Amino acid sequence: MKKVILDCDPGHDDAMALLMAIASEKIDLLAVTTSAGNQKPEKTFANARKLLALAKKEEIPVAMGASKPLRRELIIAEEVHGETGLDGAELPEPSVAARQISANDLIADILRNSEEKVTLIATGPLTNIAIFLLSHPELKEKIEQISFMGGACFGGNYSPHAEFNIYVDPEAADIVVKSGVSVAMFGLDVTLKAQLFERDIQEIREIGNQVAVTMADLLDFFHLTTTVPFWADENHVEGIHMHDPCAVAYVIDPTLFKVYPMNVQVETGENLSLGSTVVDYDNVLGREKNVSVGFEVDLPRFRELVMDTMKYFND
Ligand SMILES: [Ca+2]
Repeated sequence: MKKVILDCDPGHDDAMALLMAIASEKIDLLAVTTSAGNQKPEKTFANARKLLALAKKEEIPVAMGASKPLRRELIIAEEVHGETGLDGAELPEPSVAARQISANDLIADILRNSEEKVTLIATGPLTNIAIFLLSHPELKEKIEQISFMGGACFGGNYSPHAEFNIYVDPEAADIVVKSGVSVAMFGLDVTLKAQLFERDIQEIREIGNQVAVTMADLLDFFHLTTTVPFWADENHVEGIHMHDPCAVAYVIDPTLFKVYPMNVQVETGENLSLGSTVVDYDNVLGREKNVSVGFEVDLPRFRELVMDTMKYFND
């Protein structure tokens, strides 16, 4: 079982990522920390706590992270995730008091006291991870790996060349890819291929437990804001992009993905490609291959993992 801390900004796909981490017998989820991204920090924190209430796992500690990116004002994705950050379903209120510890202190406490190395999974902007790396260099060796959703070798979804999570806090992403820690990146190249379809939502709904029905409601909302590729004709059916669960699924079972070691740098300059991950796909620069970059997902097995996640829960 891998010791894991999940840093997330729920967020519809974060919700699936969190549930996947809870349900997996390969993951011992030690804590959840929340980043500001899809919604404002108070909302992503509240959503993470509600999701743990839904999953009946409120013993897992949740801590709020930084309220804004390292050097920039916060950008949120309300048009994708709604006013609450998790529009589309009613979630239960938490039954335990909110913890007052910061994400940074909680991550540090856990790593300091862990005999085993801990894997950090990030499914929002990398602000909290960067702050941790900067403030606790002595604990870097306690990190097994950082697996994050963000970036793209090709394209973008917030600007022509930048994916949202990286665009929100490019300085943080820059710190993470330069950290010297083992880093795995799940960007749009692979996450746009990790799709669920109408029939999958139906199957999830029919599993029938409260978690599955709630997740089906969330996916119905998320489907409304799914972007359709420019080349789609009237016969094309675009599924729902399960971006964030890729970063968790890789920690559960790396054989679900094709990843390749490559040099990755982050554009932090104020220009057209601000917030893009510059992935040296053809090794043109011959620089250190600092990041394992995901490109392919075994969709039938990924889908199976989603269904197993939903079946794990019972009322
Ligand atoms: Ca997210």
